[in-house]
Amino acid sequence: MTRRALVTGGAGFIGSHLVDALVEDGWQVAVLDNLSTGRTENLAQSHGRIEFVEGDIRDRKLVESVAKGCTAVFHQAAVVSVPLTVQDPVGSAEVNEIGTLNVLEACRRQKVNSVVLASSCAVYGDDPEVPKKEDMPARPSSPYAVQKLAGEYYAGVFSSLYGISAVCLRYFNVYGPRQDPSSPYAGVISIFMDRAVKKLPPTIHGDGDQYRDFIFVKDVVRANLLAASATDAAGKVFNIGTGRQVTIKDLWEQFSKISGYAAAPEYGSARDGDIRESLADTGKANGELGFEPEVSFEDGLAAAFRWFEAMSYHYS
Ligand code: UD2
Repeated sequence: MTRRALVTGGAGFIGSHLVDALVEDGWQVAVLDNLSTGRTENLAQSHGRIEFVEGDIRDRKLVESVAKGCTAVFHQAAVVSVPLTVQDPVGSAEVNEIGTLNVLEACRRQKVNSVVLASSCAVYGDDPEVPKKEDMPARPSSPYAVQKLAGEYYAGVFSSLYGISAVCLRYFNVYGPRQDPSSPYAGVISIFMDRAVKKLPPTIHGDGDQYRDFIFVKDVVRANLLAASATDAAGKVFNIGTGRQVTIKDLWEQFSKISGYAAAPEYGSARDGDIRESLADTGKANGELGFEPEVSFEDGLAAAFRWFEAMSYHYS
């Protein structure tokens, strides 16, 4: 039987890797992306093998028409920049909240049984307790976090009211090939790669002892596939991280070995509102989804850097 998937935001960083994995696995794949931050280049590997629809998740009718006949929907489209949601809380809510609701509603109406939604560790906010567990109270501290939390609540309600399986994955710090380094809101790994290629020292904000749980994009893709086929995950949320911490100082040190550029970092003042420590408790995803990250940080960093180098030659 043909399995059909819709990936919203499928031309984006995470979405495009998901598309590639689904195509590889024999799925028929439709992508809905408005190309606001996504790029068609990200879909090069699956070119000619997918249906690409340029459009917006705010367009309810369109979302319903592309969801028709799907076995599963993977909802990755979003305004992913926290600062952008701070600047424009209403405009971003139209995408992140109403857009998410449109996706869930399309699944309800078209009887798509399985939906996986991208959420974020941002919902934990500035609670200093680590590791983060799914049953800790959410403490959203940005419109972005509120919007992601709203999506989780809707997913729970749709699962219990309408009998669909909507599963939310709280991504920790995702990195890997295709993460857009040119965005002013790029993550620290992209920024460090950019500095290394330009042979410029990076700036570490604060003392560099703050840490994150970095997860390679292909592991995040595997978590999505497991969530879509899970039989007892409807309405639940899961942390998707590695359970391992890397300080920003160590990140630069490890990365220096990979890039061969070992300049001492410059230290600047801590970033306003920066979260000190972020680390996932991975027990729930492991126990209930059978999810275990497979890519070591060293291998993931090397893969990200290989891509970055090739891309920077290509564009320079
Ligand atoms: C991540 C997400 C963000 C949101 C948030 C929720 C990314 C890119 N961002 O923000 O969307 O979900 O988690 O908690 O995944 N740093 C430096 N030098 C630099 C850049 C960053 O020292 O040039 C530090 C920064 O101060 C921070 C750490 O690196 O302590 C990670 O920064 P980030 O922007 O990559 O990610 P984060 O966790 O703040």
